[in-house]
Amino acid sequence: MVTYNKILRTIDEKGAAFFVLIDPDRLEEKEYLELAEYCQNDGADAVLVGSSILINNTFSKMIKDLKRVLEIPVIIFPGSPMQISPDADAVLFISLISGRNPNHLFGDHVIAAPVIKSAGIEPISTGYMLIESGHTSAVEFMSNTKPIPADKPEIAKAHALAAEYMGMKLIYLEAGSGAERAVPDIFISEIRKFVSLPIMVGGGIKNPETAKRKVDSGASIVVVGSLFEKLGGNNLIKEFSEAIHYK
Ligand code: 1GP
Repeated sequence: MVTYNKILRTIDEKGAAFFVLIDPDRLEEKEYLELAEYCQNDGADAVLVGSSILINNTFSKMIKDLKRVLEIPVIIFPGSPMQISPDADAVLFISLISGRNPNHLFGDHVIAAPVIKSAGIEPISTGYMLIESGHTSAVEFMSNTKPIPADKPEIAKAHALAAEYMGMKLIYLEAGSGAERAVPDIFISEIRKFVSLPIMVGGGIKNPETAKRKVDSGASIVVVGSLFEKLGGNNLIKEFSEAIHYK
């Protein structure tokens, strides 16, 4: 629980945490090392690494490289049980609770659990919900599940409470990488009133103002990925950190 406790401490001390997602397929070594340097120096609290699908064989090398230059945790955000590396600090042990695909509820987990144990990395049980965001996301397509409709926060609330009762440690509200519309604020505020777990929000967050609105609505962790792939980390990481860390 070292990394999970570190996350809880960050949320406690800074109000909310800021995670940067790096997709192994989308950045060259020079680019991800440069982005990592901004993450380390400009206030990101952790780096997530993962993708719905891997085209190139760069995952393990990227984790190793990132661990070499980062003091903040490197956490795997796996798109499949193949995305495990002993060099990471932790892995989000994800159940895709908004869907009814048994493999993503309790199937891939059985395959991944022994691999995670022998890799010696920390699993963080995460209730992951896909929220409808304007177009078919890679997660929706790859997982063969339907997202929760964007006008039905009460459905998400019930899912979040069930995840808490099942002993999960985090709720992740996902609009999908590069989403047209981020997760609506009402989803976050309604779930915040209903469960005590940290709420992580990502997908389609394209500016610090939006990130701040998610935090004001009750998000404990904000995840941003594709924006930095396009624009780099220069200035932007700092602006997001300042918007998200309100304490
Ligand atoms: C995707 O929530 C993450 O899984 C981040 O999304 O790439 O749109 O920032 P973006």
